[in-house]
Amino acid sequence: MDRTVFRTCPLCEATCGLEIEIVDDRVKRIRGDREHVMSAGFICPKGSTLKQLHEDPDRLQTPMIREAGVHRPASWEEAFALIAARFQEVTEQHGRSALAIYLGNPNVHQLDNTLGIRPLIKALGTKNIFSASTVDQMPKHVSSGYMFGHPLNIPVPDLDRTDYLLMLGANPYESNGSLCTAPDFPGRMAAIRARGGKVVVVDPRRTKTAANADSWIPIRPGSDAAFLLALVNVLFAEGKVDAERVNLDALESLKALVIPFTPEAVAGFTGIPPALTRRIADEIAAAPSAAVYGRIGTHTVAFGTLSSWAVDVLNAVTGNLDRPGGAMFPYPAHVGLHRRGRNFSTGRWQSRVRGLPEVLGELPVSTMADEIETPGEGQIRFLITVAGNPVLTTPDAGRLDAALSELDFMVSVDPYLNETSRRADVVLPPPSALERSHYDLSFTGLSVRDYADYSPAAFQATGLDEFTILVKLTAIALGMGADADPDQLAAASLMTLVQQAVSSADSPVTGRDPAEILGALGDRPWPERFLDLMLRLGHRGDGFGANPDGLSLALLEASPHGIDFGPLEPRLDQVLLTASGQVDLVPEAITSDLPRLAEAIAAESPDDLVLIGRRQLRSANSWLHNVEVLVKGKERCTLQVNPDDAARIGLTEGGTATVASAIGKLTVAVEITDDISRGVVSIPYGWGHSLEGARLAVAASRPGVNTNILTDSSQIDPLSGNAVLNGIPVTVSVG
Ligand SMILES: Nc1nc2c(c(=O)[nH]1)N[C@H]1C(S)=C(S)[C@@H](COP(=O)(O)OP(=O)(O)OC[C@H]3O[C@@H](n4cnc5c(=O)[nH]c(N)nc54)[C@H](O)[C@@H]3O)O[C@H]1N2
Ligand SMILES: Nc1nc2c(c(=O)[nH]1)N[C@H]1C(S)=C(S)[C@@H](COP(=O)(O)OP(=O)(O)OC[C@H]3O[C@@H](n4cnc5c(=O)[nH]c(N)nc54)[C@H](O)[C@@H]3O)O[C@H]1N2
Ligand code: SF4
Ligand SMILES: [Mo]
Repeated sequence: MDRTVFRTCPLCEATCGLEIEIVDDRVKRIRGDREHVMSAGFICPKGSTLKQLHEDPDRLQTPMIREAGVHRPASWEEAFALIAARFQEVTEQHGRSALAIYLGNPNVHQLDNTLGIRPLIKALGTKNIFSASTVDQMPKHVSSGYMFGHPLNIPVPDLDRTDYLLMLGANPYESNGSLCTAPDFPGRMAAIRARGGKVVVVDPRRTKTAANADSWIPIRPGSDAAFLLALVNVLFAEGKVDAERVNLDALESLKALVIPFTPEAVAGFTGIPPALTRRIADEIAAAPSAAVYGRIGTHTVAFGTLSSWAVDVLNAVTGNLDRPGGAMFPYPAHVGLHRRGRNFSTGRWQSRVRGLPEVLGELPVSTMADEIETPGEGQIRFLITVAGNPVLTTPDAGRLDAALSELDFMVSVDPYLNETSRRADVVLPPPSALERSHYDLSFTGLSVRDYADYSPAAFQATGLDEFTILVKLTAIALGMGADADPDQLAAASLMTLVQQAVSSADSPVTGRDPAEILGALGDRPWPERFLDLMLRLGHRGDGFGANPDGLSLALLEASPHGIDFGPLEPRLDQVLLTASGQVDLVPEAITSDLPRLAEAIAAESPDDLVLIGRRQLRSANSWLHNVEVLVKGKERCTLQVNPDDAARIGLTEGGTATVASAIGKLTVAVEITDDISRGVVSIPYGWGHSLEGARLAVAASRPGVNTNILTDSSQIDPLSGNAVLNGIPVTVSVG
């Protein structure tokens, strides 16, 4: 039967609505859903490839078991039985501290995973928890945790109303935005300019985003914290700090702290002329509203947490925090499943080998190889990876790859035999995106408008759904073996939540009968029942009858293009969970890192050449290179180098260069362009598909190089444990 279904795209944070035409049970066409409340028809070249991904012959349809180094298909029963048996052996011999898990990026893009991962982590009972967060946004969690009391209290730029956008280290023309869900970010950016506002982009490269802004400010990689603090310094010096709503004592301390960071003092470090810094400070102060927004380029650097903090300090001292046109806190329609505690802190425990502090219950992925390689109690022997590819995406990747082969046992939940899962003893494939339903538990909390959107699966899954895969692994981790009934476990967990809700004083269902609530959730698949509970208990929810016109999953099902709840509203008082009840403008845990920044500024001996990464519109981290339409055409994995540097080194367009860092070396095609600052070179990340044992035929035909062979796992932002992936000192030579 021919039909049209609507589905949220799970490939990036823009979460566009897709319209999928199905003819004879096959996808005929995918285009943007013109009626979608957030994306209004916008789609990027990746969105329509959910078809190719679904039909990819390399996508695994059954579990795989590795024998004598080769993977063979296996049944689900055999796969889980093997995992349970080896789990028991390893934990009996070495205890739970020998267990580890790595969680990759798509976990936050799928409903099954956002619901199923936490219980699995808890059941494992190990401190060896790693995720892509420590090669990404961990600095933002740390600065938000200390400033606003909770690591998920992340303000987003109010793109649709701001008069002035200062954007650092983000390239939404390629990435479509991050920690800022805004389908058609380029269109929203153009609208700022069309209504007379201004967009300023700070980036070592003249990216497409920079080229489409009012001005591009080139900056030396890794120096944003200094630039931002210089802006704050100018605002104080010129008496332009807006003291309203900011704790006055804290303002005085802040003023004292930024005294050394004058535009002149930091100019050698940032490469930004003092007059320009002063002009930007004046512009922000003069704008009717302004939003400062920093992303990957400000996070994956040595001073990641300091820059993340400085971004929100700047928003706060200019009166732009929590006001329309400034930086605001989204209000998702669903309730969180876990209570929000006060007293955010990091370092509740340390990693075994390097003594690195825990952050958000995780350890830095930069130290995962250390923990696998180093003998002793707590050495990792059993690793689960879910939706990740750390062999391409984490620093010192070659070393990690070798370490993985030393494990006693490894399980990967992944649709592909990729560069990482090729090391797994068992690979468990989840269904394709078109075979699963979706509601965005993550990105509705980071969206520039409040909205809700649910999509049913377009096709019935042929294998196990990922929620069940995760529940089965949870049961194994709880010692219940391979045959435990996943339904029983899911039912018990739902019952616990319902009981919590009826016994909580501030819930719309206080005192109600749990059986009645469970009954109202019906017999939908488990993820839908959890979701319905979270929606109905939420601030817009129907409260199971308490607010009959309120939100429920049924209402979302009847709204295939989503429901728009309007622009963000001020709600700082509601989100603040700091001990003082105020924004903590100068948390000691963060400002204690300022002397390190001051030292780096004083040292001022810029390395000759530093390496940064880049993202490309037709990629999604490491995993869309197996789609022909996305990789065809000109070689994209190139070393970008400024003409002056190229001439000095003797590099020629289309020739090759050897790039060496302190820890690795590779050879890559050269692209000469004045879009990149002098002294900086760039290699895109996510490539390097030439490793034996992976099964990605298209990707292997255009492998590119893995830039994480060059990034150094010993270099981290000490406050967040985040890897330093930008600003890597390198030498470049012909060859
Ligand atoms: N040098 C450098 N390194 C970087 C970055 C950088 O800018 N520069 N960026 C960093 C960032 S921001 C991130 S987020 C990380 C990403 O790092 P990872 O999360 O480790 O890598 P991905 O490429 O996103 O891996 C996604 C994997 O999930 C699989 N997958 C896709 N959909 C599903 C699904 O529904 N279920 C399951 N189980 N698996 C699925 C894919 O097959 C793929 O193998 O990389 C980081 N690494
Ligand atoms: N097409 C596509 N979209 C994606 C992804 C993808 O791989 N491909 N990945 C998704 C993921 S997981 C994430 S986290 C987001 C990331 O989304 P963005 O943060 O927008 O990521 P990038 O496009 O890498 O842009 C980072 C920019 O920072 C610049 N930069 C590097 N070092 C510095 C520095 O020290 N200072 C400053 N100011 N700038 C610097 C780089 O030149 C680059 O232009 O994108 C998501 N969207
Ligand atoms: S912008 Fe992101 S969410 Fe939208 S279609 Fe492209 S990949 Fe999908
Ligand atoms: Mo990311």
